[in-house]
Amino acid sequence: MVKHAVEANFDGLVGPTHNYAGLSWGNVASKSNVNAVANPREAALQGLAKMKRLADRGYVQGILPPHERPHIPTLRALGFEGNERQILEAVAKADPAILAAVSSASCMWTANAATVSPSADTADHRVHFTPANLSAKFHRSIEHQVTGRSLKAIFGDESYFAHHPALPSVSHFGDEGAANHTRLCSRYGEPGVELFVYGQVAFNESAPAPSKYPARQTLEASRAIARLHGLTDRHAVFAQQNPAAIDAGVFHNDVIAVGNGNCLFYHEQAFLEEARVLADIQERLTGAELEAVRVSSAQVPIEDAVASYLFNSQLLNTADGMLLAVPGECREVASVSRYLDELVKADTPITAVEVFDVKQSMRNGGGPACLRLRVVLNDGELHAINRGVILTDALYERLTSWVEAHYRDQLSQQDLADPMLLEEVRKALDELTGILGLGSIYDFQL
Ligand code: SUG
Repeated sequence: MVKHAVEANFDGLVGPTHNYAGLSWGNVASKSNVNAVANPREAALQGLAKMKRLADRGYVQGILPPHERPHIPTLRALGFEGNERQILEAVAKADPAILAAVSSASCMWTANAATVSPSADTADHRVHFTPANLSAKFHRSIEHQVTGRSLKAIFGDESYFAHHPALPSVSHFGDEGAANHTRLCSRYGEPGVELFVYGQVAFNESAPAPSKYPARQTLEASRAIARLHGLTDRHAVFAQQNPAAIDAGVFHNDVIAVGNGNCLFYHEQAFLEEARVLADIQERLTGAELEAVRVSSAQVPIEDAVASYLFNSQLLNTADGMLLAVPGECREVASVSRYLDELVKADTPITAVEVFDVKQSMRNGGGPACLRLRVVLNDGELHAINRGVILTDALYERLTSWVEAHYRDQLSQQDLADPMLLEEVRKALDELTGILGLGSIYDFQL
């Protein structure tokens, strides 16, 4: 029997060290805003406002907490010694790039937190989670341990939820989580088709690959996740991202495609073998026809897709179709704004477009879709989760005051060495785990 299920979105709460360090080669926005002064308070409030608007519309909205940064255990593992003040002083002097990396608030982009397979697709009918190793970028490769702890603290009931450790942290198994994973289905509770998009085949050096920017996800990683989650061939499709798109700045598939229900909204340059990908999905999709909403380069050149983050939008079910929740930048790029006006008039499942302001995150290459991890849950599973992380009016008020009390409104690269910052972060996070009812998840709490 098909169970009733919903798609819950777990947004990353932006951390107090949000800054612009230019850490992500291949991510155009991250590089072009290097050394800009960030406003962590505004970033967190923008994220909370997005969550609140969606929660007010009736969507199940959850929160994943930020991580402890700067991360002293990583600095110790790299040979920095002494007390914390001495460690921060030494790394700032010897290698400010390492300090920036261990200070990044990058866990806010929870589309990269993990890959999640709903119970309707998996062999043991549990929801499966694998935190992404994010091995392509040092600053992100240190996220998966705490991500795993947060996920276990929220989805703790083993009769419903299965947790796997991240894949081996090497480029052969580079895994970027749900940013390269989309699920198509007729209804959320029905068995679906999980589309895994990879940038490169690791063990075949002559296979197509980008030449300018790195491919962060490998086929081998995608296949391993599918195996771990117990997905048979009926539930998984593997597709190579177009290497030319990666070289144009599309560092994750969710910068060029987004799917929901039976709808796949994508740019014509997204996939290497577009026709085969669509056929493979259609062949496996039960109870619905695939609605492929294809955007041509003539309508939106790929550079405009990257500049506006058109495809890094949330595609959400509404009573009469689907809502595309786009970043504000989509109205600043002429071709994209024009396209959106045409889209809502055309005959597609996408019937509405709404703008969300997440500019602070966008300057690091993170749009609305990067900021959320989708978890499809049936009624029993939803009931079994730790409800402390579900956004209510009261929690929104509480978190807004928490941000206002603890976050700075300016953060530059020089500020990262300030020992006061580390103290502020720990005080804030200790309070946060109490607010969200998560127990101890941070190294400083263990
Ligand atoms: O991994 N930016 C992130 C953006 C992640 C976007 N996520 C998705 N597309 N799902 C990244 O490149 C930049 C940090 C800096 O430069 O300070 C950064 O990590």
